[in-house]
Amino acid sequence: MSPKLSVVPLPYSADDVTSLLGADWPERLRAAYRWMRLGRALDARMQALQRQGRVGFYGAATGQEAVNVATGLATRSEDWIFPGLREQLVALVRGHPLVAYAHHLFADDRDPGRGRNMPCHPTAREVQYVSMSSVIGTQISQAVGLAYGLRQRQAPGVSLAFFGDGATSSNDFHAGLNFAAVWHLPVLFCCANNQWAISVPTSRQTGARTFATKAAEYGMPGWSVDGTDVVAVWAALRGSLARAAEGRGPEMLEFITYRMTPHSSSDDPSRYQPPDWAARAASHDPVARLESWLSVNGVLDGAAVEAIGRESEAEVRAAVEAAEGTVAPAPASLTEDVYAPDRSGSPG
Ligand SMILES: Cc1ncc(C[n+]2csc(CCOP(=O)(O)OP(=O)(O)O)c2C)c(N)n1
Repeated sequence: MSPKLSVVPLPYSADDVTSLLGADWPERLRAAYRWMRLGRALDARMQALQRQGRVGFYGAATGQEAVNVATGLATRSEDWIFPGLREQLVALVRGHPLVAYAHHLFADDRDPGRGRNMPCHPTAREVQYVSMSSVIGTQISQAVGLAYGLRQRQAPGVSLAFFGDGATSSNDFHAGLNFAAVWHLPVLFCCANNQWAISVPTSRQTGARTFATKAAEYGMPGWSVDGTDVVAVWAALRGSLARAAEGRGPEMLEFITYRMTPHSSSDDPSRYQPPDWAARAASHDPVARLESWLSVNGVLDGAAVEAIGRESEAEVRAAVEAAEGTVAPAPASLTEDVYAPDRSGSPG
């Protein structure tokens, strides 16, 4: 048996997928698979570059690609993304150029954040992907504030807050869910539960049966979704997005995934993960699960899989080549667009 067939199979027939995603599911899922491979290639390359001292820091999303790609494909341009550390692929699927993200990782003159944030904390204003904050949980209350603004202005769009299992222990999680439920806001709380908050396992994070059950006591629906199944994530998000956009209030989605890499480039999980973790995680590898299902259902063959892998690596290589070596932002640029010009006429 090939190692790819040892993954947990996606539990669908082609007819099920037609009813979930429509008759054009082969094109949609082929596109999703391509994006997932691009994310995988990006993670591998950036982790290598960090080890070579060429980028300063990186947080991989390996194992979480189904969540990110389905989010990028299910959301509309009027929606807003408030990311945690691992949602960079959402920005790319929504249309942020890969080379702009590469400039960000090199913190250079063409970084959309102008080199001011830590690498792997991107901003992608044109796709409504808000600058990532390192302080765990911050983005949850920011996303709720934006949703309140949308409601007050009667503007379209849903605000999506992404955070990990660890962030459910932050004050912002409580404040955010409470405020959103009281005010019935168009916001989705998307918990990417990768089962670890650096070295803290979920058993030490909560006494609740699941993270999703917490939503009920705040007064909103909560869903536990297989976050390594791109079809399940897509279908769940589509329903929650439609309800939030219709004014039916906030929801929480817990996407259960497996962190397949260290927490970040500054971590050594061999010091705390059980020895069988890597094998358990590999059997839920979202890329391998989709690849296996698409192969069984006649959408991909070995040659296509190989070609997509080669193309993904080439795309990443080209972005790195274009970005690396770009000059650093000029020191004088540090205060540009920080202060508004003084129009008061006061001597200051
Ligand atoms: C308020 C705060 N406390 C601690 C940290 C250090 N820290 C960085 S990432 C992290 C764990 C986050 O885990 P989780 O929310 O599960 O997200 P994951 O990184 O697994 O995606 C911690 C404790 C921080 N950045 N902010």
